[in-house]
Amino acid sequence: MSNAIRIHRHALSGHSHRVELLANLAGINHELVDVDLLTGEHKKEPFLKLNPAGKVPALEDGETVVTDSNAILVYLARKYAPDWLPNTPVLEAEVQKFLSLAAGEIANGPAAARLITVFGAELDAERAGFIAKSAFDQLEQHLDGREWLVGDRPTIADVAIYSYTAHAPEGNVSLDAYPNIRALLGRIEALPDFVGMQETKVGLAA
Ligand SMILES: N[C@@H](CCC(=O)N[C@@H](CS)C(=O)NCC(=O)O)C(=O)O
Repeated sequence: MSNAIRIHRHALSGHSHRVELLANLAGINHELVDVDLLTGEHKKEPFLKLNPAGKVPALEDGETVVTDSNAILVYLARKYAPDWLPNTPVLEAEVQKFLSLAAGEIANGPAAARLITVFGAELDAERAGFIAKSAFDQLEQHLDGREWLVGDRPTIADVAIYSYTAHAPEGNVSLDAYPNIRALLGRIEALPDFVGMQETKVGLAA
């Protein structure tokens, strides 16, 4: 494992999971390093040297450190898995649009809703539900007649939206009204070497 990249993560973090998911799907040799968010390991040295923002995930690839889940997806795709990030201007721009959706409405919608139910975060559940609906309405409409978010194969766009979308019901955000989204999640889950994120029971802080 000496050439393995190191993914510093927490098992219940969807931002971490998307990195772990790409590494698995693309067959990138990697090692998972658990960071204990409950004891505040992410707010202390030595983790703060890796990511001064004090958040997981963080990636170590030899001397190179990359932080922010979407930045890590781009780095890994460019370096090890070029098929996962198209490089024509239009398709790459499309991918970027979904990375923004993942960092915007998906983080503030379904991910925030799950922070409330699973971790007891003091956030506005109504606002999170409203934003989740906006994100999922956009995805559902975009997926009409499409198998994947961008182009004709899975890309880091699908990976970036997967974790918090699949786990939205843990935040009491239902996917019942979104058959296209559920079909996309199923296609991702059917890919070779797919790895899921640990389920949580609502109301039980992990
Ligand atoms: N924009 C960052 C967000 C990462 C993030 O919010 N990580 C959460 C876990 S899912 C975290 O470390 N939270 C701890 C904290 O903010 O104190 C990314 O995409 O990596």
